[in-house]
Amino acid sequence: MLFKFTTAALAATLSLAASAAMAGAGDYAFEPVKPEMKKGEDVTLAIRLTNKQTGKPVSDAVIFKTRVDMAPDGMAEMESAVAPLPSKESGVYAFKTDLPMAGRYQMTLSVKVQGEPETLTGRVIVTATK
Ligand SMILES: [Cu+2]
Repeated sequence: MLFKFTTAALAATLSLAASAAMAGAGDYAFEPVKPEMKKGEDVTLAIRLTNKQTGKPVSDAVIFKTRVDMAPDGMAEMESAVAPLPSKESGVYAFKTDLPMAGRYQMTLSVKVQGEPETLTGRVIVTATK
């Protein structure tokens, strides 16, 4: 009984130490630069990536997977093509995509940040208006 308790306590201590030493996906914020825009083709969608602990923009992220769809409005199968655009601002990642109808779109990004062992997944919702 005593042995079991000790093991559990040790495991709890270890996991606490691990989470304190390593920043995780929860330490980064993904936000749309413009949460609302007019619907249309070749729309620029810009995402700001910030380190929540330092408040600083993350400029060296490698975005290796993106998806834009209308999942927030129950149309997950309505997917738009996404192409990266050059960044004009530190920590801002811009993409060209299509928002063909009014409604809410979700952009999902898989991101590698320097010094982070795990891949970050960011989800950002923007609204297209008529
Ligand atoms: Cu739709």
